[in-house]
Amino acid sequence: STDRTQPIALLGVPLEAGTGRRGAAMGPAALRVAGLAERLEALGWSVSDFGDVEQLPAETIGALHLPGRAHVPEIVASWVRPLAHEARRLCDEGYLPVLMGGDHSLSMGSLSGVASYWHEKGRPLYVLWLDAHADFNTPSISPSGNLHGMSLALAAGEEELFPVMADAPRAVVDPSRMCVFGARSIDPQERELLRRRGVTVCDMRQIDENGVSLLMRDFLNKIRKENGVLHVSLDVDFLDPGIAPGVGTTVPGGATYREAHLVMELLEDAGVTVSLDIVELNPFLDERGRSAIALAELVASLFGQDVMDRPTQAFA
Ligand code: EXY
Ligand code: MN
Ligand code: MN
Ligand code: MN
Repeated sequence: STDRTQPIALLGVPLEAGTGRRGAAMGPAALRVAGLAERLEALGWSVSDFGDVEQLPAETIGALHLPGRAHVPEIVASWVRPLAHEARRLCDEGYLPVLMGGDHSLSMGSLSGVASYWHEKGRPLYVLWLDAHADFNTPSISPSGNLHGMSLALAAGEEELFPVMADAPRAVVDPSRMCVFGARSIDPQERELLRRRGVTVCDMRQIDENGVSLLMRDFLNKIRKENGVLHVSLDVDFLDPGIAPGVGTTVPGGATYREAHLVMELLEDAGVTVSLDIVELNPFLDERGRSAIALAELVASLFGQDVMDRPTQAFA
C-alpha cells in the first residue's frame, strides 16, 4: 500500500486550450466541490491544496512554429511550462502531486516535471494512461490539432512538440514503460506511431477478454521488477459515458464503475504511484456533479478507501 506519511499536494490546472471546446477550465473547481481533499483527509492523508497554477503572461511566449496542425500551442505552453516547474518543485519538496485539470494537455507539464525529478533520482518512471484515447498524436499527424491528443507523445520524446516546453524541466519517458489502458478510439497514424515506439496498449477488447486484474498484474510486476515508480494519468473518458458524461470526448463502451475501482485498488495495493493527473472533467457537460464525484471516489480508492467502508451518501 502507498505509505500515508507522504503529504499529498493538490494543484489545479484550469487549462482548456488543448481541446476544441470550453468547460474543462472549471474542472479543478468541480473536483474541489466534490470534496477531493476531504475524502483523502478522511483516509488519514495530509493534504495541501496549492490553488491553481499561475499562467505565464502571453507575451512571454513567442510564436511557436510546429509542423502540421497545432491549435493555440502558445496558450497551452503558457500553462504547461510553469506547471512543469511546479510539479518538479512539489516532488523536490517531498509531496505526492495530484494535478486537477483541465484538459489532458496539462500532462505535457505534469509529466515533464515529474519525469525530470525521477530521472535525476535514477528511478525508472512508468506511466499508466487511463483513457479511451492514446493521446499519442503529433502535430504532423493529428486529425484535429488539439494538443490534448498529443501529451503522451511529448512524454515519449516526439520532438515536434518540444517547443511547447522550451527550457522547462523535462525528461523523456521510455515508451516501453507506457501503458494506455481502456483505449477504444485511436487514429490510424497514431496507432502506427504507438506500435513503432513500443507503447503497450490495453484496449477494451483485451480488458473484456483478460479482465482488469490480469492486465494490471502484468504491468505492476514489470514496475516492481525494475524497482520503478508510476505516474497515473486518469482521463475521465476512460470511464463509460453512462457513469461519467462530463467530458467533451466521450466514447461508448468504457470501463465500468467496478473495473475502474479495481484498477485503483490494485494500484493502492502495489504502492508504486508517485503522482496523479485527473483530467478532462467538463462540468458544463456533467449531470449534477456525477462525473466529478465519480472521479473523487476513484481517487479515494487509489489512496486506500476500502470497498466495504464506502460512505453511503456521496459528499457534496
Ligand atoms: N485522437 C483524437 C485527436 O488527436 O484529435 C482525439 C483525442 C482526444 C484526446 C482526449 C484527451 O483524451
Ligand atoms: Mn486523454
Ligand atoms: Mn481521452
Ligand atoms: Mn524555465
